[in-house]
Amino acid sequence: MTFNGTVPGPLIFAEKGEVLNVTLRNEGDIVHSLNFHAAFGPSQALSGSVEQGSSKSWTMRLDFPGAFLYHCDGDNLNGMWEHVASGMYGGIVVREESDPVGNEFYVAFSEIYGTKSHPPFLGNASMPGSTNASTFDIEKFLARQPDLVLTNGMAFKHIPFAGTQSKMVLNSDAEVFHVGAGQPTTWYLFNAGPRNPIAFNFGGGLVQISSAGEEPVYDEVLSIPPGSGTTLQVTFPEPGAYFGNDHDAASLLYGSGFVVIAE
Ligand SMILES: [Cu+2]
Repeated sequence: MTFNGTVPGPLIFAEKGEVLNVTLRNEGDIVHSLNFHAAFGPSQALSGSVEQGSSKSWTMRLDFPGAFLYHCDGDNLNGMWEHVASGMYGGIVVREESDPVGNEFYVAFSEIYGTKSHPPFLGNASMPGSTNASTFDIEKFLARQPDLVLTNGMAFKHIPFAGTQSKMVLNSDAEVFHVGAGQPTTWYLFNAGPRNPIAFNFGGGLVQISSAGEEPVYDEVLSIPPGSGTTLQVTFPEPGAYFGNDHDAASLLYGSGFVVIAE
């Protein structure tokens, strides 16, 4: 279950005031939908349930700048949790003219809950048209116990190792981010959840963080609730390795986080 075949779904950029034309074509075998947090009012923000094999087109006016999540609502909320945890989410960024351009990074977190279903929430097995048993574990979901936390669609995608004296290799093919020391960067960070908040921190000391149009502040931890996005203007003060992480200390073990090398 994905939007356009990727987890996370495509990042959408728009200018404030733009009108976005959306077509949701359901090529799956169960009901899906779209919920755009960036739009105002149900007629623009919600697709409603779109049956398998059919499509729906509509328009929305993006009058509110910021970084917002979009996601599947399942069949009018039924199954929404499973569809989001399966990867049906993405980010939409609505820019103002004054926003900086360039040195931009997109990072989305989400949780995975495997593999058994439980009545009365039968997951996909309960969706109209479904012939498949669910692979979603509602008990783990209700207990906030994900198997993995994905960073841009994969656990440990952006973390090569932990430890120096006792090195634990996590992903020898990890993709780390590269930035210029002292250079301003923009981070669009999304937490699809669907359950746990993120205590976001850039390990490596304080970083200068400013929201668009506001005076810079120096901060340590910033909360990103499930179902939300945020934009950070960050300057990494000196060369070195920084770790964008959920400071909930267990999150690294679930695969969450990303390394930034400033040069
Ligand atoms: Cu869906």
